[in-house]
Amino acid sequence: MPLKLVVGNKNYSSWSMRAWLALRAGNVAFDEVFIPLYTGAADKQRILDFTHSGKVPALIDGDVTVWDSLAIIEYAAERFPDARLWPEDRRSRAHARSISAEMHSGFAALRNECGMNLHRPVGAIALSVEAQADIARIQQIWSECRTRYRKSGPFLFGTFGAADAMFAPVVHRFRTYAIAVEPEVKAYMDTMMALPAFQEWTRAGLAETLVIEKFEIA
Ligand SMILES: N[C@@H](CCC(=O)N[C@@H](CS)C(=O)NCC(=O)O)C(=O)O
Repeated sequence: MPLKLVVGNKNYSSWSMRAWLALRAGNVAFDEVFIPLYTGAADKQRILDFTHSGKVPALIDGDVTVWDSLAIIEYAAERFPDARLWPEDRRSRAHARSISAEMHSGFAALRNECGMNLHRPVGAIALSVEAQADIARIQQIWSECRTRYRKSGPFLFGTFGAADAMFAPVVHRFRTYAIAVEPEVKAYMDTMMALPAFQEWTRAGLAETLVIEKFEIA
């Protein structure tokens, strides 16, 4: 039975993007179940029918249901080792897991103030000190990775992996909100934006016409 990945609107759903990108760029085959977000009780119930968390993404693999983006990526890494989602080297893997967990649990100010919205015209907005600190920390994370792993390739740990998937929506946020970035960070963003799976997600998001008003404020 093929895997099923339940995702929300590609224009807005940054957590869906992370899991989807890890699977797609990792060449893991799956069927996609799209459920529009914040439309009312019926669609919410469709999500609840897959996962009691009531949130997307969720991955269904036969009788196994995995919810929450990072848990899905961990499951995929274990189930599909050929996808090489985590670095082979134990120290690099610890590093990759640390920054992925930091992304998963942190950067609330950036996430609140600069929601992912692929349709939004590019333009800067005034950001809080907290969001600016989030941006500085993310640039530091990416630059450290590039310095340490540049010899192995252009992604955070050389080849594409889980950490890139976890930070992918931030690439869109930095681009959409015209965040000034260091040249090395820009080069990494260009690498991500050239990734076929990243482009596939983005094209599909831009083709959507559903608007979620509460995400159209910034
Ligand atoms: N910590 C979760 C967050 C999931 C999440 O907040 N998903 C949002 C969409 S990006 C959602 O399902 N919202 C729909 C709702 O709350 O009804 C993860 O990493 O997957």
